[in-house]
Amino acid sequence: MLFTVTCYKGDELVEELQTDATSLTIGNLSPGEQYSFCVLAQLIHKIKKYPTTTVKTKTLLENLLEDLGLEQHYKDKLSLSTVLQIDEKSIADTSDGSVGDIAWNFLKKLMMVNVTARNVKSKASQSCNEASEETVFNLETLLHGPTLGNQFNPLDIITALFLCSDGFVQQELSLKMSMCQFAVPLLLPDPDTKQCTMMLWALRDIVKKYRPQSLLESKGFIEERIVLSEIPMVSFVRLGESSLSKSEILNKLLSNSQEYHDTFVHRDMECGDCPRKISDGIVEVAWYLPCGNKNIDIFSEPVTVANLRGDIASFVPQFSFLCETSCAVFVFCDQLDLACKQLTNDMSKADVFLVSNSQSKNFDGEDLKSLARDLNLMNNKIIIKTRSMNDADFVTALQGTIKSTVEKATAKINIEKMADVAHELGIQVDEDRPESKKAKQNADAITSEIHDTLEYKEAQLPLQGQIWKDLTSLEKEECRLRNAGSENIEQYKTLLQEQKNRLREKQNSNDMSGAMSCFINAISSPGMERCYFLKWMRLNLDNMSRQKLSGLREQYKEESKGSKNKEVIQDLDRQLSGSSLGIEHFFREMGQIYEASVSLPRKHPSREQLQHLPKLCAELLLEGLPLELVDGDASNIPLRWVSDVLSEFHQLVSCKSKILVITVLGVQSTGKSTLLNTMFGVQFAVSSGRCTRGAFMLLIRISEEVKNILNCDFVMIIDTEGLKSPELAKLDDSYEHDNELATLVVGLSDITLINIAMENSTEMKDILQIVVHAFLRMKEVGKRPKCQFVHQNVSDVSAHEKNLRDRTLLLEQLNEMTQAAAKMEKKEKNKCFTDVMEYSTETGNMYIPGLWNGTPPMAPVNAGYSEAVYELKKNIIQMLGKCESSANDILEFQEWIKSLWSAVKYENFIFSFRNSLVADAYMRLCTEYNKWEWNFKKDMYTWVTNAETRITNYGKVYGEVETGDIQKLLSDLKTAALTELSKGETQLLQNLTQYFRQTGGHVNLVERYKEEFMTSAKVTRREMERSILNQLSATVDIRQGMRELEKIKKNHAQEIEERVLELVEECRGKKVKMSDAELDSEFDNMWDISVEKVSRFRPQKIDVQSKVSHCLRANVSPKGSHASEILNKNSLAEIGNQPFEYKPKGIGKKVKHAVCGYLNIDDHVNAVQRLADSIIDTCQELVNTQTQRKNNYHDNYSVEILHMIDEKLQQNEGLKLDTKFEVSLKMHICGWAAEEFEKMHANFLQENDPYKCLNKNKEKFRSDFKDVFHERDQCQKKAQEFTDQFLRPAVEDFINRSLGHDIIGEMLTCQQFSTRMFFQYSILLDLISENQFELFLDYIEHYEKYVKQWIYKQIISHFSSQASASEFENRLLQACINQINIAVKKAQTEENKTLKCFVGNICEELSDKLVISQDALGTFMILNTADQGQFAHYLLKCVEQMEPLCQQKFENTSVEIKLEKCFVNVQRELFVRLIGCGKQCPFCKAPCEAGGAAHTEHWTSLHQSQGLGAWRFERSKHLVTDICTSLVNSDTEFVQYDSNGEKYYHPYKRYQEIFPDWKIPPDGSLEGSDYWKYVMAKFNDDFAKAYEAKPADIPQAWRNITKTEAEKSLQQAFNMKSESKSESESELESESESELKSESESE
Ligand SMILES: Nc1nc2c(ncn2[C@@H]2O[C@H](COP(=O)(O)OP(=O)(O)OP(=O)(O)O)[C@@H](O)[C@H]2O)c(=O)[nH]1
Ligand SMILES: [Mg+2]
Ligand SMILES: [Zn+2]
Ligand SMILES: [Zn+2]
Repeated sequence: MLFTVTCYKGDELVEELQTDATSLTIGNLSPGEQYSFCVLAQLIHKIKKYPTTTVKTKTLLENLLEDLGLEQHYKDKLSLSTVLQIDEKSIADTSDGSVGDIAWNFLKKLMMVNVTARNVKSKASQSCNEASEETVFNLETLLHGPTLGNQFNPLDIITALFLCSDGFVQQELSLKMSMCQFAVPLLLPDPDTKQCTMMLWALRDIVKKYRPQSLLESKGFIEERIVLSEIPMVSFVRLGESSLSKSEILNKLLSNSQEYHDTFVHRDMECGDCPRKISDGIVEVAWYLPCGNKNIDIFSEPVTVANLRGDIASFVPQFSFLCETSCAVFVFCDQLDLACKQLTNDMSKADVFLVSNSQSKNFDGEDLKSLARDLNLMNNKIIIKTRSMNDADFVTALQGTIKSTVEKATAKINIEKMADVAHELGIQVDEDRPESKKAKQNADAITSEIHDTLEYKEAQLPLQGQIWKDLTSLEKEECRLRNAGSENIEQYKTLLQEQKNRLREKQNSNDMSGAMSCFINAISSPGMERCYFLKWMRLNLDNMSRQKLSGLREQYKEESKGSKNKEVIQDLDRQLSGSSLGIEHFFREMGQIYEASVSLPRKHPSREQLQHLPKLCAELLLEGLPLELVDGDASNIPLRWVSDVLSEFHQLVSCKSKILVITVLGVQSTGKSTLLNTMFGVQFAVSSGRCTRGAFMLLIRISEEVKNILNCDFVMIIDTEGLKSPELAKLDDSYEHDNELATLVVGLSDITLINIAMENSTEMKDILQIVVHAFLRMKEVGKRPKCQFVHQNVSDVSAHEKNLRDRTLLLEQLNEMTQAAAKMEKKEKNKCFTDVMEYSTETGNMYIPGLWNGTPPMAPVNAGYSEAVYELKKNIIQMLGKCESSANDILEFQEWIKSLWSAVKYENFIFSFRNSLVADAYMRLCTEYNKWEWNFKKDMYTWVTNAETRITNYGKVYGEVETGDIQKLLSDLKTAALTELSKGETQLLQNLTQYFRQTGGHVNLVERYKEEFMTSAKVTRREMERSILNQLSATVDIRQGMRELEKIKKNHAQEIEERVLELVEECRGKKVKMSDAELDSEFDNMWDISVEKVSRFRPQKIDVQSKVSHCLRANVSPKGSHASEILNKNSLAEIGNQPFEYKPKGIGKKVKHAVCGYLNIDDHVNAVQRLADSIIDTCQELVNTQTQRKNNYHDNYSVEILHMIDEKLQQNEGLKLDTKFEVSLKMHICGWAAEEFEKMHANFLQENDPYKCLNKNKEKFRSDFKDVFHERDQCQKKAQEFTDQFLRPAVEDFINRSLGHDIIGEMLTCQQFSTRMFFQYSILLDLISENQFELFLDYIEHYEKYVKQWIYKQIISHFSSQASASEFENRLLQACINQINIAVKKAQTEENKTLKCFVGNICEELSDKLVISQDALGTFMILNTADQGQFAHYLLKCVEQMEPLCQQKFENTSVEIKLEKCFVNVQRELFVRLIGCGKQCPFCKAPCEAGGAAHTEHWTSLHQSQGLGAWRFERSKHLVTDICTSLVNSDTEFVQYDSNGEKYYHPYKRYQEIFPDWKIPPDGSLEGSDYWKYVMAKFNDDFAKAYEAKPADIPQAWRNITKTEAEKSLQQAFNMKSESKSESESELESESESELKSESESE
């Protein structure tokens, strides 16, 4: 088929083609035109006409944008957040060099102010060049070079990017370009519309600093926004062809001969010769700015140089614009004839110079003549490059001309005013956009009111002034309590709180100022307008304060260099902070307005009105606005404001707010902000002299691909105020300020950059001290930021090598500082810097060359600077990727801010630090550890129970065994025990290691507890080993004692058997049928005679008293003769019977524990008595558990008791107990225990006396005798007997032995028993819900007793509601029955000669599970004629019947009784686990809650008012209200007694010198102790009565605490998450409660 295709452009036929293919290509179409195509198909008989299609060819611009991968941005402009986002390109070098990346690479490099950005050769074409190692001769390739692929002129790329960017990106581009000393576009053409736009807005950000001739003497300088400076402009244009490269000449003209720099793109640059596709018509400008050095400066006054690309003939508007605005126009032109026409028509204000090249082939002297005549040009307006001139001469000539014109120039016009010219000429100006205009109006409305900064701030931004500063000092005083004097601390704190409230009221009483409402209004405007507004505000404010500030800053810089006149510097500093006014001040005010409003009641209209502010600010934060974190002037954080903004932010990004944080720290003005700006393309304020104040944070989005690598959604960057050098710091309190700031930001960051400028490395040394402190503190609180040292201004390439020595030196210094810091923070175990943090001298240092390449202001940024910063950036990102801790989200970050800041406000950071995330992690660790530890213990208990059973059963079946054998069994078991223990310990340790290896759950925060828990595991094992080995030995000893008895019993039984059998023979021999009564009397006769004959062996009675006494003596013998003296004086029995009473003597009596001026009736004597009582109590439990088991006495029992006493005494070393006390206490306990043991022993003998046993069995023998006589079948009866008498007791015994551990295990799964913290929390919560005075008193006065009872109650209630004990019992029972069945069946299969063997086999099989009495093979076998098979049959039946019987019994027994029967004391076991180390706060007696057995630091979540511990004022007798957590920060002192009994005072602040193992962090929240405040306030009178004191002076605020608040404070103190209610809900509730209360009060 043949097609005819015709192509029209409008009506004009372009092309007609015939083809038989289905596709065809039409060349020679012009870009950006509309074409219509008509297709006719020649069918056989007719012609088919297809509908006409119309297409538009792509324009040049569209084509180019597509190639550059920018096409979608032509409409949808690039925004800053897209440009700044961290994506793959910004962290990897491996761009494949494809064409599509060219523009992005340029952008990326430019954002990092890299002067090589314009080298845009795509890699693809570069590789062509490199690959020219052809070995053949080929003239073609030599002459034409390799065919260049897609290459772009840099100007095209710049133009394209400008066309595709929004106003803010354009500003950024221009700023960075001007820093690189690139020319920036002034008029930007759009090749599609043929329009051009004047870039005023885009240039607004550029600020330049220079020193003109006039300021040479005064060393002054001018710092100006370049669009506002009036600088004469000279323009360079081309007409027709020109053989001179205009741009190259311009570059030379602007450069110093030694420092040549390509300001303009020219054809000899990389890709500069590529044909320009879209950028013709662009007007670029560059500035020449003098530095004030005659030898360097080319021009002594500033000059603007404009350069029009393309032929003026085609760009008339541009040319006209230049003629109107310049003072001189240089026209480059070779074909002078052409010039005639053009230039005559267009004469302008500007001087026109003709520049031509006489060597050009187009040059014609005649033309020049006529032109000169026509235009009336003098010689001085014509510059010709002659044959004798080289480039340098020519440039000098040009420079001369320019110099003279500029000097003469009268018409100076700044760029802002050029906009008017543009308008006249019909050129658009980028600022004309409506959103920008409106925003400008708004901004101007605010800033036009500002005349005097100080006055303005006072009038319009009043909240952040003195009030905020006063609030700050109150907040800090609340923590530091420096001026509390002798006042009652709690009253003083209430006073401070009231003052704070008053200040907030004062803030609230101000109506919102006009400026602020305008400001808030404006930032509530939509989208772009808001951005423009903020920028306008910034520009306006900056313009206003620059003049004043830059002078001050320069002065400051000068002064601080010499650092002679301190007062002057201090004054300058004040002036600087006074006169600075930026948008941060407006936001700061917003924060204060919000903070103040939050103190109003929830429903207050003004509070509701301001509710939306945080959201507004969060939106801005998301858009990239830096938010002020620390107010550098007040040195405080508006916590509520910041955290609400962050919460809103979290909502805004729908909870995807994981962040990693990068911070920079360093000396003032060392380019910290510059570094961050270069690295991330952001805009922190930069200026020489003191510039950044406080700390600002800013968020950068992470692109989707990189999210996976970094595991976060944003990177947060914190820029901080420069730290002051120590001399400066001494002037005011700024050392403190620096310290606070550094600690805070280091604590917040994942990576801290320590910026060191080479010039002031000595200053840095002192600053490092602060930083090392901060790092050390972080280590102690469990956060480990990484650090990177950045050495600036090191230019040598070999820096890294050469500085090896310096690095080693640095490390040495760091080590020294670490030691110093460790000493100050009292954490001396940190010896070197690497103890504090991971740091390697190799990777931890980066060297960055100086920022400027040459002499500013004409110096471009050093390429090396940008490259090194890029390296650093890659490094950092890599480090971030490796951060072990999974990133925090914003809410956790907010938590960190809170806890760090509250700790910072106290003086003693490490001890003040409380963080809920850390607490959470610790709680989790404890819970896990407790589980593992219990598993270990439980396994060991089971093991040891079995081992004991084995020992107890030893030798029962096979009778005679040698003593040696049982000893062998013992040693085997001991070995096995050790193996078992090691296995358990290893498992425990492994679990721990594993736990710390995981990445989730913030385990890194509790890393420092790892050692402690490891040790705890070892301690647990050691304890178990000791007790298990002792237990085994004791069991063996007892077993051996039993064997003697068993032998005798067996002999007796055998003797009786013989007699009975004789009697049977005898009776049968009588041949008379004997009646039952006759048989009875025969038997009785026989019995009496036989029993008379058996040996009356009585087991030896042990003298328990003297045995116990012996143990005691051995125990106290190391105490010396004094101890034995006391022992000898009294007899055990006597002492045991009297109640123990502590009677102190000598100095001991005087050792009172008193607070300065306070007196506690609970003095030393009472404390000791209490301890004694508690020990006695525990011993009683121990003895009871022992006697419960109805064993024989063993010395081990005494040893155990004494061991326990020793342990308890050791725990209470603090009480300074004397030998007499110890010995008497031990005597008392032993005396009493000996009596109990004696009873037990007597019982045991009674039970096991062979003679008595024989008599006990008389009836059994009688019935057996009759059976034998009658030859009755005994099987069923014997089976029943066996079951009832042997199996069932053994099973019950087994259950009693095992059930306890099951119950404990079950209880430990309850949350309130999971950790010590939870346990305390539950008890206290329970107390307040009961809300009875007696219970509180009981809790306080008899803590241990109360706790034990509480545990008991919990067990009972748990087992009567949630769980049932019989479930466990049934399980155990089932296990036993199974075993028995197995044993019976197994015995059946074996060849048994006798029934005895059969039973023996069964017992043997069960021997390591059930303790079956010896009698089973002794008395039971006597006279037993049962048939083996039958017996077995019945036995199985009986066992089956036993099951329901037992179950019945379980059902009918109460939990209480079951607990009593348990071999382990369940309550006690739980108590020991939960009471922990048993230590109590040395001041208020609150119990320690630290986990693990081996913790080195005791602490408690909640300290109580000391008055609750019966403390009272010495004289007035009023109860004391003070709380430990406040006291440790006050200047109060407590009483101590030295070794001579002399009283002295010790400051609470240094309580650790006296109680080194206690950690009492101050109450950071100030509400944490509301619980006890509430209790104290409520029961004040009751307590007073109970303690026989006068009621305390309760601060009014305490009375206002509601029960709900008290409960909430409990939650807070223990860091419990409220389960059901959200915070605001419960807040609402408590508020309504307080409202109710106030209502009822007013009634
Ligand atoms: N010569 C030189 N100047 C630098 C360098 N880095 C920064 N500057 C200049 O030093 C001045 C201060 O830079 P900033 O980034 O504001 O310094 P800073 O450390 O943030 O200052 P503060 O926030 O006030 O402590 C600016 O004018 C920078 O241009 C450098 O490496 N060499
Ligand atoms: Mg800074
Ligand atoms: Zn305390
Ligand atoms: Zn402890």
